[in-house]
Amino acid sequence: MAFRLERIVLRQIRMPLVHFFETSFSRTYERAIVLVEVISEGLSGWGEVTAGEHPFYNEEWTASIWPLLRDYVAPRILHHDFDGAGDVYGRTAHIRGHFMARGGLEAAVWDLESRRAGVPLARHIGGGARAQVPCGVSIGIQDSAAQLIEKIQTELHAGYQRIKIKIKPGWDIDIVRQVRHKFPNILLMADANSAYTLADAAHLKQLDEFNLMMIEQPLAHDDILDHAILQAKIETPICLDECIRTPHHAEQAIALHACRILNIKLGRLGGFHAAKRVHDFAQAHGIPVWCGGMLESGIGRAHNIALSTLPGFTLPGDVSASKRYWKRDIIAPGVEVSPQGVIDVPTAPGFGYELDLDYLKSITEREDVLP
Ligand code: OSB
Ligand code: MG
Repeated sequence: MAFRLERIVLRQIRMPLVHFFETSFSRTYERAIVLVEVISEGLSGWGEVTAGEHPFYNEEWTASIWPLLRDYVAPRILHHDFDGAGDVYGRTAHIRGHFMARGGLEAAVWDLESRRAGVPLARHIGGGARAQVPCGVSIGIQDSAAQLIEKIQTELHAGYQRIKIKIKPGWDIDIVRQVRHKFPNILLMADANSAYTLADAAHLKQLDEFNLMMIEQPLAHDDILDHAILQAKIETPICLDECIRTPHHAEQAIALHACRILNIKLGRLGGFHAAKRVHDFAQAHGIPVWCGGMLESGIGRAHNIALSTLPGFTLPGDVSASKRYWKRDIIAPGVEVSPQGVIDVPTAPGFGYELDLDYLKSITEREDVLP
């Protein structure tokens, strides 16, 4: 659907997390999130940039987003005629990296386009294969094993279908052993966020006895080859996250047998266009995928739900209820998860949830109207 953007509004919001979230690379208490609103012919589309507060997950962080979008992306996008949202990715492909900044804007354009067409975003991106998406949770590193076990219990009671725990050296084999002992039959997996090297292969092989669904990104954030070497040595399936930044990376990883599962994140891949290509390629090669999360506010969460309706998303993702993260979300009502551990895919046009604009305004710390 042809369109031309008249305005882009950037906003930075600050939201405290209900509970800190710790990975192998840092502990987060509060999110600082950049939101992108794109405007054309009186309609708005919304996107969320999924970068963290520090350049630790990848090279992007909250403060890098603003100049990138304002000085490099907006001038190439504003007042330019597009045939459709699918063309936005290519229009900023001359920028090296910075997929999250570019992806936040790209997703906003898909949202705008679906509102113009009067269809749910899930349909508009070619999804809608399912009316409900299965949900898992990602549980960060805690202060004690007892605390972790208590949190897992809470999430299982809430209905979540799969538990992911974070691991790092010193919080790994023994923790997984205790969790598995307590919960012998749950769908369980571990995410290392690049905390290990190939020298740890024998150490990681100890995880094979715990029947994990997968181990996510054990090795370097930019490695594929070592993961292939590790996968040949361990039985636990490897799932890649950080190192899959382009569709070609997914091709390389699958060709080298570096993984048996892929985590697809909208931001990490630069938006729906590339995320769909990774999905299609994985599906053609029999590689299951699931939707990863980045502690998103309601907007990013809603986009993840739409993405998760593509047919290859056969495993429960890290898409969970707003209330696990926020006392009050910027969408009202927030994302809710049923006692069966599923989210009903919204049917309204666009991403399908109501923005709480008063609350959004009250937590906005910075705003720029481009140009
Ligand atoms: O690796 O999946 C990850 C959060 C921040 C950075 C990286 C990751 C995560 C999560 C949280 O695991 C997923 C969620 O949003 O619930
Ligand atoms: Mg991960």
